[in-house]
This record gives sequence, C-alpha cells and structure tokens, in this order.
Amino acid sequence: MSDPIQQPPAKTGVRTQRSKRTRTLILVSLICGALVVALTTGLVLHFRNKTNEEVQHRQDVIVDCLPELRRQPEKMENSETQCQFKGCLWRRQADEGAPWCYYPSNHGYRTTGNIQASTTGYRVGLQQMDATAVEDNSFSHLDVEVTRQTTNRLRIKISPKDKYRFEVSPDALNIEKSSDLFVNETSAAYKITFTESPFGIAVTRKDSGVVVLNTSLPGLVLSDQFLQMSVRISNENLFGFGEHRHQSIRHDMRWKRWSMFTRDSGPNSDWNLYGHQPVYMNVEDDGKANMLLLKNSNAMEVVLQPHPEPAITYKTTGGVLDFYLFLGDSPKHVVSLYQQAVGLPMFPPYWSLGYHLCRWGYEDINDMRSVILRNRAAEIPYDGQWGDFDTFIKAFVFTYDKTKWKNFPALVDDLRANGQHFITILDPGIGVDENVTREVQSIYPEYDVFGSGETLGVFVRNADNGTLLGEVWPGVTAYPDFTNPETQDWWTRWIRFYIEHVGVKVDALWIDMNEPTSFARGSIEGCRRNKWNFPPYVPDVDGSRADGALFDKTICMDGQQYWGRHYDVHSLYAHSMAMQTYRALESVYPGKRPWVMTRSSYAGTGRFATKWQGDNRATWDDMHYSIISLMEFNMFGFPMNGADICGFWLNTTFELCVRWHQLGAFYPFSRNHNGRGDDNSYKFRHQDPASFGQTFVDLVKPALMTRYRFLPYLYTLLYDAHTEGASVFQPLFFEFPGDSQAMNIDQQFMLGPAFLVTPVLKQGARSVTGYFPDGLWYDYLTGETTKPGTRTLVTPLEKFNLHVRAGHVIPWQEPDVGELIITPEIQGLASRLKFDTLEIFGLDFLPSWLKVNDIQVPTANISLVHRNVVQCTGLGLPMTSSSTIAWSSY
Ligand code: MIG
Repeated sequence: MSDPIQQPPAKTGVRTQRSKRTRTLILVSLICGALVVALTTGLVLHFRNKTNEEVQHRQDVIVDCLPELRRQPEKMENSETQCQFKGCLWRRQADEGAPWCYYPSNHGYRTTGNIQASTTGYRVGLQQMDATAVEDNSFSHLDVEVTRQTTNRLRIKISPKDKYRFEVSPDALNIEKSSDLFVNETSAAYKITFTESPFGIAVTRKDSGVVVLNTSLPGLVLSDQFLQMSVRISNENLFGFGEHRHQSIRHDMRWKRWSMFTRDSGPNSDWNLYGHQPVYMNVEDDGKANMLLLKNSNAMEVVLQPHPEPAITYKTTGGVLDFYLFLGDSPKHVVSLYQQAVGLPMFPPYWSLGYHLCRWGYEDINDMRSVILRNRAAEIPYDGQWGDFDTFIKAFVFTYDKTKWKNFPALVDDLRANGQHFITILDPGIGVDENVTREVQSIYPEYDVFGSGETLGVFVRNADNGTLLGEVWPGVTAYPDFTNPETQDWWTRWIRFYIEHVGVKVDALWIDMNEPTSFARGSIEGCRRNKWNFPPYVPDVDGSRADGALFDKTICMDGQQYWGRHYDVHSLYAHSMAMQTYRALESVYPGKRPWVMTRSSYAGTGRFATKWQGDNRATWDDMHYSIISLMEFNMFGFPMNGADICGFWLNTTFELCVRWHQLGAFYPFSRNHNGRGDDNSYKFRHQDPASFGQTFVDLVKPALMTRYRFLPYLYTLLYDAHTEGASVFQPLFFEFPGDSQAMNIDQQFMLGPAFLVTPVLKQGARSVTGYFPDGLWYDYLTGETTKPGTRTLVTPLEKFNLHVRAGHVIPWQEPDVGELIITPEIQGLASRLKFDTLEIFGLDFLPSWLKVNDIQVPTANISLVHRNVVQCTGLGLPMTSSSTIAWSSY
C-alpha cells in the first residue's frame, strides 16, 4: 500500500491541468439580476414529550451495542442483563427505532502517544481503552493516517497495527493517481482536530466554520470480521448510498438501516440490490456539500440517526476503515471532485443516446424481426435492438441457436445496414455441461469456452483450489475471475470469436448477473462451515432470507480470486468484469469507443460501464423510484443510466407505458425492456410502441422526437461528465443548492442545467403539481412561462412537461425523420457533429441583428416561433468549439 506520508514533498496548490473543456452549451445571461431566494424552512423535529423518567430524550449520538436485537425486536424488553454484561448502557429511548443498549462514552480507543504531524497530515497510534465492551478478537492497537490529499480532499485510514488486512486493489480503484498532490495545512480548505479519548477526528471548513465530519464518538471497533465507526454529519441533508430502492431522494434519518453487498435482487424491496456504492453526500446549511466514500468492499451496513445530532454508523465485515472526504463548494462541485477521484464516467458512443428496444422472451427470430419491422413502419425513432440470452443455445454465451434463430447474423447485418445497432447480453456464468458443449461444437468445432478457461486456470477457485461451480441459466457454471489479468486474453478471444467467427456483429455488450448470481446457494455442493461463509457478524443483507447467509443467490465466500477471497472481493465482481469487457471491446474494435452496460457496480465502475436499473416492475411507484435511483447513480458517476421503460416484471398497461415513455424519453439511457413472464407458462405482453397500435405511437412519438432533437445537448452533458465529472440527470437542488424546498423534490428532475421535467406519475392523472425553483421557466411545447413556486400543470395523456430554464441556450438537431436513427456514427470527438438551430427562450421580440461569432446571421434565418421564443436556423456550428452569440436589444 502506498504510504502517503512517504510520498515526495508536497507541491502545494498545483492541480492537474485538464485539457481545455469543450463547451457547446453556451450560457447567455438573459435575465439579469436573477436572485436565488434561499428558502429558510428550518428543520424542526418534534420528540414525544414523555414524562416517564426512564425514557431518554437523546441529546447526543448513541451507537447500538446489541445490534442483534434489531433483528429480534421482541427481545428488546428483556435484554438489559445482556447489555450490561457487555459493559454497555441501557435506556428506553423516546424516539422509535433508537437502540436501548448503547456504548458508554469511554468505549473505543485512545491515542497512545503524541499525534505526529507531518507536512501532509498526521499519524496517530491508538490503543483500546476499555476492558468491558470489547468485541471478540478486536485489535488492541491501531494505526491512523490522516492525509491532506488535495485542498479539498482528505483521507482517513484506520487499520490494525502490524497486521495484514485486505484492501481494495489499486487496480480496481486508484484514487492516489500520480497527478495527485499532497497539501500543507495552510492551503487545505479544512482544519483537522483530534479528540484523544475516545479517539476521534473532526474536520472543519476553514471558511464557514462548519464541522463537516466528527468521529469523536464511542463504539469504534476494529476486529477481524467486524469493523465499526460512527460519524456525526453537519445536518440531516443526507443523500446517496447504494444500491437500494430509496423511496425519497433525501434520506429519512430515523434509524434507517441500509446494507451494501452486491446481490441479484430487483428494485422492489428495501434490501441491498445489485450495486455497492458506499458513498454519501451531505448538503450543508449554506448550500456547500461534502461527500464521504468508505473505500471498503466487504458486506456492510450503515445505520442513520436523526436530530439532534445526525450521524451515521458504519459496520463492515472486513478490510480497513479507509475514508475519503471531499469538500465541495456546491453539490455539483463535490460530485465533480468525487468522480475525478474514483474515475470519470466513460463517454458512450453517440448512437447509444438513441431509443432502444429489448425484451427477454422473444420467441424466435421472427418474433424479434416483427418487432423491428413494426416499429420501423411506425416511424419510431429507434437506434438499438437488444438481444437477451434467448438467442443462445441453452443459454451458452457466444453461440446462437441455429433453429429458432436461423440466419441471426443476417438480421444483425440488416439492422446495421439500416443504420441501427445490435447489443447482446453476456452473463459471466460459463456453462460446463459437456453435452451442450458437444452440441455447440457440432456447429463450431473450436467452441471451448469452459475447457479453454479450465486449461488457463481463469475461473474462481473454491476453498480446495478446484473450480467453483454454481448454477445459472446454462445449468452448472464456472465463474471467470476477472480480477486476474490472465483472464483478459481469454475473455477477449471469445468475444472476438462471437463477433468474427459466429458472425454476430454486436456493437456493445450488456453484462448481467454479475453480482455474481448463482441459483445454487454458494455452489452446487453448498458451502463449508468456516469464518468466511459463516462470519460472526452478518450485516443486515437481504433480510427476506431466513438465515441471512452472504452466499445466498451467489457463490461461496471462501472462493478464491486474484484480488483476494470472494468474501472480500464479492462486490468487486462486476467492477472487474466491466474493466475486462471494456478492454476486450477496445481490442476487438480498435479506435472505437467501447460501450458496456452493467447491472452490478462498485464505486468507480462508471469509468468502464454505463448502468441500468435492473428488474423493476410495471407499477406507477416503480416509475417514480426510477427517478431517485437515476439521480443517485448520476451522483456516483454513472450519468448514462436508465430504468426499463414500461417496467420489466408484470404486464404493463397502455397508460403506464405512455407515461413511462414520456419520462423515459428523458432518461440519459432510454430503453424499453420487458421481462419474459412470471414463469414459463405465462408471458408478458409485448410492450414496444408499435405493439399497442397507432394511438399509442401517436402518444409517445412526440416525446421520443423531442429526445432526438436534443441529443446534441445530452451528448454535451455526457461529455462534460466524462471530462470534468458531473451529473446529467440531476435533482433540482443541484442547480438550486440554496433552495431547501428543492432538496426534497424527487418526482421531478433536471436534465443538465437547462431542462426541468415534471412527469405524470399517477394513474388517471391529467394534471401534475410540480415545484419551480427561482427563475423563469418556458414550456418547451407551448412557450408558456411558469413562474417560481408550486404550480399545477394540465397534462392530458398526449402532453408531457418539459420546461426550459431562462438564460440557457441549448444545442439541438432536427432528427432525420426519413431514417429515424442517429447518423452519422461519430468516433472520437464529435468533430462532424454540428448544431444548426438555436432557440432563445424569453426573447419576445425579433432582434434587428443577431451575430454568431461576430458574423451576422441573415434575417431570413431568424424568426419568432412562440410569443417568447426566437429561433435562429442554418448555423452549422461545430460541436467541438465554443461560440458566442449576441443580438441587438431592439
Ligand atoms: O434472471 O437475461 O436484469 O434485464 O432480461 C434474469 C434475462 C436474468 C436479468 C436482467 C434482465 C434480463 C434477464 N436477466
């Protein structure tokens, strides 16, 4: 591990020089003197005012000392003895959900000697200070390293002294890039102070004096398989952590618990889902924001606690406590700092921004072909057709079924000839069944995905060093160890085989089931009883399972991988698969930008893959929750993100599917994807637009065409995210950080800085109430203005609400209605992409002259299209350079 203290001397204040940002989004200050009104609605939390003396009205942070009780609340009443035996305190709590057994204030660690300051931070030795509440096997001595990594980034690492511990490999997540510098105390934006007993660290902003983080709390525990630390945060404006189905964008702090551990589970429970994103954002009272990443990949959970001292308790099952704190001037700024540290999001090819159709359960090639043809005939703008594992021979990857999918490569070629693209699914589970392998070999004698992997030793090994076998769609499966660099060539070889030899010319890859999933619990032989499969402390991972085993629906925790035990690297499986799949595409299609879409993820996976939301349901609630998840994953560095439009599980309905298209047309990734059915006997109806008939097509097409018109804008936003780090699909408060009302809005969203979308999320609703932050808003369809405040918008089924924010100029293109696809395909930078038309909302007169880059635009090209909107055509401006637009004031 790199020891920051031994790095070369700090070069204070120097930052990486990034290539000059290309901006096509030109901000024109139309409205002068726009005033951001900070709404000061103080957060007041009422506590029940019980007179009962036994009941505690908590004044401070308390940390649960008997977490096992949370799973058995009925034991709460009679666990006092157990609590006292552990040396902890017992009080009935006034606020519901608060633990009754909590650590005393003298629990934890204290400093052993002097706090050693260096030019880049501090080094502190700790020793356990209390004999009572000592957890089994906890380490008596710890090392703490606090490093000022940049002016606004700080690392706090706590690990046992002189012990080997698992750490997330720098191959997976490399925050200390060579360009990073260490800063001295004067140049840091923050001040670090210590409490000696119990040991704690407080970080204070120098400018505002806000204490953004304070760990001086009881309950610090580091043991072999249980590590715990609590942090006090500045207020209750907490966002993030993933992957979960959060039902509000701003967290409910009332003793909520969120577990993190990658798991094949769709967004329809409150448990841990596909991704593992151990990072939060806290928006401070003055609108500044900080983020905290815990660089740890073990199964973990966080417990939130509310007012009067909002705090978070982390509990993880291995590794070290390695925190990175980012201090931003605003939510957008801190997102950019975070993404630059974990890896900037990949830049997807332009065509990927189009609309896509997919389903699991196409019967055969005719079924898929008729979907393609009917939507083409209906003139639905449509760039990508996706194939699920239906096309494979018995779910074996890199094959296609020659009977049901006869001449499949020709269908893919047809799509390409029509300017469309084809994307296939790819599961990591490699089928081992010899009979199926022989069946495939009768067509392709070279097919030997499993055998060649065995020879090279690229599969995850079980505790006996044999190949670990689980079960997925192909039956018994082996799992490539993508953390092993040796796996790369093997993986690339088979991807190439599929494209070049089998002849299915996929343009991008969709990696699924990479939590990784196993239908057999742990392995086809189960899992052994050992400390990895049955750890002493199991966080509250998917509690719907009776015994809460970590290996449920995945492989055994004692599996062995190049980066470490599966126990430690489980949540990095998809991350490593995304890395190697990205690199495989790079080598198969040299010079082209690879596009990989993944289901599971870890912090920083956005560098290699975009992501979608997985198996949602065709319900109105799920449509709403998709907005929250997209906002969160944009924050985490996955700007190109979308949920399955119309829903994956259940039969969708006409109305839901219309409304979902009107929303999904503004997802950065816009794909209609459908599940197969409840079981083999019941199939969900088709849900591609044309399958519902002409009325439906007429209802959804305007939204999709609007999307296509604004693809240059979306592309610019994604490019900005790729070069600087940014959210594309954003909560309102990202644009209006001083507006406390905006902080709770999650039924509306901003697409970049200029679009506000107010979707209808209720069945039968023909109007929707939305919140309009400070400024002036123009209805994109009508040019009508909406003033700030809470407004009700009439929204019949054929209407969608897209508002343009005054003061912004948006690049757009007239979609090629003849072809209804994005052309031409642009590689590298968007050098050939031009934007032609400009609309200036809020200009209610025809200016006597208008100049672009000092050249006057012919008056014939300027017109007033709505009362409030001036349109200017025939610009032909390249998207790679900035332009200046000026006009007369009369
Ligand atoms: O166990 O490949 O989330 O999009 O259609 C289900 C079939 C496996 C889950 C994915 C979904 C995909 C489906 N897959």
